[in-house]
Amino acid sequence: ETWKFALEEVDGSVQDAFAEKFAELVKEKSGGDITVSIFPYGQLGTSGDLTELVQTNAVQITNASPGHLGSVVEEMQVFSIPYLLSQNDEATKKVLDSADVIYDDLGDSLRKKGLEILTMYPEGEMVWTANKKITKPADFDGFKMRTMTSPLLTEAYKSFGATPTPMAYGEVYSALQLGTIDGQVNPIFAIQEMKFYEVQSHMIWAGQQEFTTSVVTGNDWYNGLSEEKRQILDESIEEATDYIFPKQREYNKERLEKIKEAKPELEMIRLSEEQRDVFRERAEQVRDKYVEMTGEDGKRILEKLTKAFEDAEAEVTN
Ligand code: 6CS
Repeated sequence: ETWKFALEEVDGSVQDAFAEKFAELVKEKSGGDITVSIFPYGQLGTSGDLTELVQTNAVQITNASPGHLGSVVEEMQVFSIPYLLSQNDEATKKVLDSADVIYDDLGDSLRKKGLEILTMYPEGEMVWTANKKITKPADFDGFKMRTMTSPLLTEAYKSFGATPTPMAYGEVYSALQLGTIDGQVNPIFAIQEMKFYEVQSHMIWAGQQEFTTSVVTGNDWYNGLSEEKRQILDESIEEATDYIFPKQREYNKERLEKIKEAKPELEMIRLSEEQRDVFRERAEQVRDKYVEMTGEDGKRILEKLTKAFEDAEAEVTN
């Protein structure tokens, strides 16, 4: 039997490394009975399309990053609130691995849409790329910032003073090239493999958040699995989640060097804590917007997730 696994990223990406490892584990644990076939970004459609494909079981497993999945499961947008996630990726890993708020509370929100969440993992700090220097909200005036498609991201970049432009991943390069957008935001490995740096002059570290992704299946398919297959699936997911954490760090580190080599004139700016504070304050209103959009459920999820990050940070720094 074959399990189809769709990616929101291209060959050689972090999501691809996860899926390759997962495929290897499933093959081994099933004694070769189950093959995982991987579909990199571009073969089956946009991120939103991939989520629909697992809902109908045309594909069994897909990555669904909150920045897109948030359009379908509004509560997932909690991961897009700027300056909410920890700056410490160990703490982030801990929370994403096992927090009840993700697998119970958010899990229920996903189940209502026919989806089952298998895991979440971080893919690296999100960095702004731009065609000009940006250090304060005024610099974002009239600046068209590409965001992923979920509505809370529009609120986030409005709060920073930009003009948000939601768009599918595959359209970003040419939109930057044509000047229909002025900048975008993604982890370093993605900026490198999608070649966004070629058509941008600045990379800006604003400390805003880690890029996170979830791996989901359709819940009909998941619930229909035999106990043995479910165990193979769950164990392989868990092991691949541990595998990907150091891997994504390595990818982001190596690819930054590649970018520097390929384009030495690219300006790299690290915002100071004072500069970050200005954006952080602006983003307070995004929390209120999230609660407006998601009501009592969202309010509870936001509170629990905030607490989970505080607890995890205290644990990893001790
Ligand atoms: O910006 C995006 O749309 C995409 N970025 C990454 C790093 N992965 C998937 C997502 O769709």
